[in-house]
Amino acid sequence: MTETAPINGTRTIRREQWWKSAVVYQVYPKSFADSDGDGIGDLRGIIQHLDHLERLGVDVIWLSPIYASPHADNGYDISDYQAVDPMFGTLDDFDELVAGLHTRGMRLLMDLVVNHTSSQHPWFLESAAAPQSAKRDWYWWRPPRPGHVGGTPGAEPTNWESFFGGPAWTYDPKSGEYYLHLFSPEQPDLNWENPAVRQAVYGMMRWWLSRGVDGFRMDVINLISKDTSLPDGSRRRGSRYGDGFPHYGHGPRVHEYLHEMNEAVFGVDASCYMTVGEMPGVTVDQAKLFTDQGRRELDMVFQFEHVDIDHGPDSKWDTRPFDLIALKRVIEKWQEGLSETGWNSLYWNNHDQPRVVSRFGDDGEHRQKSAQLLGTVLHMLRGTPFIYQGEELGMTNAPLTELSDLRDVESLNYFAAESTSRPHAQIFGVLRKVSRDNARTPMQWSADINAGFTDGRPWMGVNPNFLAINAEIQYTDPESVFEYYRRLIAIRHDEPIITTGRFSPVLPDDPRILGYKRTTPEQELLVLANFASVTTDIRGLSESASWTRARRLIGNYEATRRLALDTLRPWEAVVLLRDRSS
Ligand code: ISL
Repeated sequence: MTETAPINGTRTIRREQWWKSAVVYQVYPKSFADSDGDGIGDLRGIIQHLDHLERLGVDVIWLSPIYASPHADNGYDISDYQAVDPMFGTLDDFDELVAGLHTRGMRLLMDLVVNHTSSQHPWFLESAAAPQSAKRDWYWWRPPRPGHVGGTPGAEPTNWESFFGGPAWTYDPKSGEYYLHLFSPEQPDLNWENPAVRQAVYGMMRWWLSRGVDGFRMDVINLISKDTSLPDGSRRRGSRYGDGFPHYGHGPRVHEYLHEMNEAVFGVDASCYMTVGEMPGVTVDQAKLFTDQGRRELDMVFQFEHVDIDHGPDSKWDTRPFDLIALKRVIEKWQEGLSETGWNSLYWNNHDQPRVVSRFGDDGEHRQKSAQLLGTVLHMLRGTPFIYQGEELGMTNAPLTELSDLRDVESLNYFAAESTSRPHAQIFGVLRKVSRDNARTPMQWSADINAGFTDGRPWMGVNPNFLAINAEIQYTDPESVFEYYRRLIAIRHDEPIITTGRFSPVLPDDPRILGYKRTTPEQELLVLANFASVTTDIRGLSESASWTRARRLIGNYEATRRLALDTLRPWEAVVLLRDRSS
């Protein structure tokens, strides 16, 4: 164990791999709490709500970007990595937040967005100034496709599509070259091949560590190494674009870069910090390599398979009904895949995903029970759970109905692309299911005006259900989603089997029940969850008799009846623990 004293004066005890029994809470600053009435959440708003986080019992806060940014993608387009955006406050506010968290025994993860910068970052401005500029090679500049005139359709250097729709290249008439942006044109990709880029990033990370931060969540970090020959992707059916992912996802040098970063930034203290890499498209085998502690790359990754189960083959907008069996297969695959080597992250929600209770639960009659069930299923798994702000209240998707309800660049682009060919009602039907704006409505603190989020005019509409769903009423309600999440977190802290136990599925082919066991040499934990609005028979669970003397750790219905595992009520979840000798 080492003790470090960050410059803001607080002391943090750093234990090795403390993150294995920790619970993380993601704050999306713009929508968390506004302290100054400008309608936008800020750092002082977070400081004012630290009691909420302490009451919930979480160990770590992941702060979505608070850096200086033009906000083309809500802060995921950074123009100065070492400055706080005035919209959110000052560096002094930041230091106070770190100190406030550390005093309460919580830690802080910064969002590290270094696949790309903002197009307003001085590095890019210098890079774009002239082909001879010293920073030209810090980004990906390429001439038009041979035989094509720059700026005309099809002249892009590759046929890749950006994640937000449209080509991944933008033409710069001044130099006659294109630059690469896997996301919006305001987010040019950094060229990690250039060692000076990497050293600049590592130096910036060390600077944040010296301010007391405890680790990083790394945005799309599996996209930083590209195949430098930049090949076309194989063409998608009915599209002018090809699938570039095989050429920029999980590229040839990604492991080298992450190992280099680990050594350069964390040095010998690496195991005392926490790192999580966001990795769309990552496979179990790749994740094993990234999170093998012996390789010194990352502690865990965010994989996407469980949140992609309701997407069509080519696009998230082509939605599919929820399929519990598919979800179970993905959970089994990742739990089993990383059981010996590596470590899982566990999440239902973040600022990019629709609200889970609306997605895999029932946000109508059974909102409370289904939100609690989903919490149970996730928090008893092996891995580090992440809670996204409002999930602990069972917040739901937003009633998006018109253009003025949208804020997110991806949703706005989708609307613009579809609005001439399809009825708006149909487009909003899709957006209400999958838009990232569903997650970004302001946090619902109370039944006061604007849900207690701001005294001003909120930057995006508050979900009108805040009168019924808010933190204040949930604190004092023993049946609330908040109170249930608080207990789930406490149970993880109290029962080491939740961190260490081996996972095995139970009733794997049952279309309504998601069940699993966690096992250590001494104990066994059983989790059963009924994903249905009707009572479900579970007598197929062959060993149920042997659980009758088990201890009930938690459940979302009152434990009035004798412990007979014969049925589960609508959206019922229960967790039992027993000694293996009994
Ligand atoms: O949100 C998505 C699709 O709906 C994802 O593809 C998302 O773009 C991808 O997971 C990468 O996300 C991260 O990087 C983006 C940013 O917009 C997201 O908010 C961030 O989480 C670019 O920085």
